[in-house]
Amino acid sequence: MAVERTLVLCKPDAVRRGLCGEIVSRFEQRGFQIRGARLLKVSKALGQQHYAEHKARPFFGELVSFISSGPVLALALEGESAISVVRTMMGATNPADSAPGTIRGDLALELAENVIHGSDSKASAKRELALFFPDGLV
Ligand code: IDP
Ligand code: MG
Repeated sequence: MAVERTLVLCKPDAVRRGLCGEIVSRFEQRGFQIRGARLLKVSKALGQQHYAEHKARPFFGELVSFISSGPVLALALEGESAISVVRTMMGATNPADSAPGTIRGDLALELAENVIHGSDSKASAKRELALFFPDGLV
């Protein structure tokens, strides 16, 4: 058990559909502290860095195009076991498999437009927070 920080992105589909308030509200109600919040348009270069682990996948081009297709809301969240708890709240990657009650299970239907990103490990959280919050956190 440890207090952790993790990166969440409300993806371009979430911003377009007006779902940021709903998503932020769920995390606040769960008890997470917001340590950083930034609305930004992700450049192709930042999208490629962020998703570097998927570089060899056939859907990499689509993935980078999508994440840079409109503004995202980047959040740095802090709380007990934040990395795994946020992942659990997000639900399965493919919304067709996401349990009701999870963010994807309640708000999404398509794999490519699954409304939210959350860091999947301590190393990812550290790397991704530095990419989206280069000036540090509050
Ligand atoms: P995650 O977002 O649950 O961590 P990852 O495996 O890291 O899932 O994949 C990153 C994102 O890439 C997913 O959120 C999803 O939007 C997209 N994605 C994953 N697999 C596929 C696929 O097979 N085709 C198209 N997009 C995919
Ligand atoms: Mg991932």
